[in-house]
Formats: sequence, structure tokens, C-alpha cells
Amino acid sequence: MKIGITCYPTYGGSGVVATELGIELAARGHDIHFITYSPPFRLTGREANIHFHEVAVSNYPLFEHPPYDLALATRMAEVAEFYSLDLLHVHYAIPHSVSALLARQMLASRGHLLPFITTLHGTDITLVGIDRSYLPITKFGIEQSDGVTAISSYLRERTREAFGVQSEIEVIRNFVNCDVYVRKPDLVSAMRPRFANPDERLLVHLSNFRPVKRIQDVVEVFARVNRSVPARLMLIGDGPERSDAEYLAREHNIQDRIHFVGKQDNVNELLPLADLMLMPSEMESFGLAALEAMACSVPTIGTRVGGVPELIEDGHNGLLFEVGDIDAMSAASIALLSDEEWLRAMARAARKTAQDHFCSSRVIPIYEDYYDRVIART
Ligand code: GMT
Repeated sequence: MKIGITCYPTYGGSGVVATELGIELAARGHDIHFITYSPPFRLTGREANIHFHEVAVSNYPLFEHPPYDLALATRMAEVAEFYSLDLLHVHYAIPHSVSALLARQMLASRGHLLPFITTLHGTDITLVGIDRSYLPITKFGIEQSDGVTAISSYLRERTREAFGVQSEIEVIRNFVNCDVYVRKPDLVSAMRPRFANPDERLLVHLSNFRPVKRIQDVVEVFARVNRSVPARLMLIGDGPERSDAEYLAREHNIQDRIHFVGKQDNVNELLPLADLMLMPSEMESFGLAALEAMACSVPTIGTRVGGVPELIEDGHNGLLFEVGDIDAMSAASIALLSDEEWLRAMARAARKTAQDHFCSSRVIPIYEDYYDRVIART
């Protein structure tokens, strides 16, 4: 198949899923065309069967807000025509589904068929999408899509409730490449000493440091853990809450125990170094960072929100708490990190969950099957 993929190419779960999906599909022989304003950050540019088409937005002085959505629609239509795309797959509804709709209409007027699929990721529905200024057009974009997928059952139900969308929404959960995201003992032995001493535990958090991730809770939990168990914290990513986290670390005088490693491409090399992942988010429609950690045999202490319980089974492959319950999360982290056998059992269960249910080898064929069905009915 020839597939166009559009996403936010920056540091964020939806862009990661879209990019990894493109990489996996290309490895299975499909021709993948990314259509975005810059190359998705996890692409190396050396992958076979992957093409990148930049969306350039002209910045005429009259435009206080350059119309990216229109430039995107134009580029989508051009690429689809020049490369005979079979379908477009857009990740994150706003504004991508509306641009795809325009591209489909432009091509239809010239007798070309271009079905498009929208994948809903979370904040496009739970935050941005329900803002009154975007709701009607987001709902329209979803309803006009030839296929709609959601990354969890939670998000499907939330979309139905919040938008009153009646059309079919297929749940296709996020995935991870279990051969790439895996704990390799040699690599761990070589790299872990850079981040923690042998007698110390290493905790990790990975996000875009937005308020929804509650980075302050990560630092608060770590501060309490560090009082009972010698430990270090690795913070992967960057974003608006970073300086608050740095300030809080100084207040607790634990700044020397925290590694702010910033945005990293190869998180598969860093995650396996850790003993425990902290994900105290206010909301997660799925929680991709937790899945990536789980595949690396790192269990998560997280919050019972959104789609997280569809990934983490409390007490089996991780532990779930109410949002903001720092005391309970700290106590559980200390208990788990102090009990080697329990920690190992949970690490094994985390890896097994990733392997049994969320490996790309299982999920990508589900996408392929869905593409076939959408193309067949349009
Ligand atoms: O969580 C973010 O701030 C980023 C956001 C995105 O769209 O990039 O993440 C959403 O999509 C991820 C990939 O499907 C999910 O794993 C996240 O749970 C989801 N975030 C929220 O629902 C808050």
C-alpha cells in the first residue's frame, strides 16, 4: 500500500506512535509518505520505503496567523496525486482531519479517490477538542473521516460522550517494538554506572513536561523515596514544567540526585537502566511512556486515569493510585524498591504484558487489516 501519514512531528506520544507506525509499515514493504512541517523526530532519514514531504507555510505579512491547515491540505492533495497514495492516515484530529477532508474533496473534484483515517490520541479530544472554538469542526472532521481509530476504549467512550459522535470508532491500542524496547544486560551494565551507583535504585520519568504530566509529583515522590532508599532520578524529555521541577528539586536539596537528560531520540537505551517508572499524570488516554518502560522490564507507578488501567493491571504489572496521592505513591515505591523479589516479579509481568498484547508484531497487522477494510468500503 501507499500510505500518507500526517502527525505532529515534535516530542509527544501521538507523533511517536505515528512515526513508529510508519517505520513498521515501511519495514513490511509499504510505501510511506510523511507529510508534516518538519521530519518526525524519531526518523533517521535512512529508512527504506519512507519519504518525507515538508509542508511549507508562506509567511506573507498580511497573515498574522499563517494558514498551516490550508498549506497541509494542499500538500496532502499534491502528494496523494503525484505518488498515487491509497489512503491518508492522520494522527491527532486537530487540524489534521479537516486538512485531510479538504484534500479528499480537492482530489474528488478531479475524479481521484483518497480515503482518510483519523486516529484520536487524547488531548485532541479531552482538552483541545472540547474547547468550544474547536469542538464543532473537530466533530465534523471525525464524522467525515472514512475510518476513525482510538488508542483506548476509554478514549472511544470519551469521544462518543463529549462529541456525540455516533459513527464507528475502532479501538487499536498503541504498540511498541519489543525487539527494540528490551532490556539488554550488556548495555545496562555498560551504561547504568553513568546514572546510579550499584547500591542505588534508579527511577525514571519520560514525558513532554506539560502540566497534565504533574512533574512536581514526580519530584515530590522521588524526594520521599530518596529519604528511605538511596536513589537517583532520570528525567527524560523537556517542556514548560521543567524549570518548576528544577526549582522544586533545589528546595528539597536533591538536585544532585536528578539527571535532567532532556529530549532523547533513543529512549530504548535509557529506559532499561531504570528500576521503576513514575507516571503520576492527571490524564493519560493510553500512557505510551509506561508501555515503552514495561517492554524494557520496568514497571510503572502510575495514576488510575483514562486508558491507563487498560495497560497497567494494578498489583500485577504496576501499581495505580489516585491523582495527587503523593504519600501513597511514595510508600508503594519504597516498598517495591526494597523488595527485590517483588520488583523482579513485577518487571517480568510488565515485559510479558507488552509482549503478549502490545508488540508491534501483533498490532501492525490490525492496522493493515483496518486499512484494507476502509479502502474496500470507499
Ligand atoms: O500527553 C501528551 O501531552 C501528548 C499526547 C499527544 O497527543 O502527543 O499524548 C497522547 O497520545 C499518546 C499516544 O497515543 C498517549 O499515550 C497519551 O496518553 C495521550 N495523552 C493524553 O491523553 C494526556
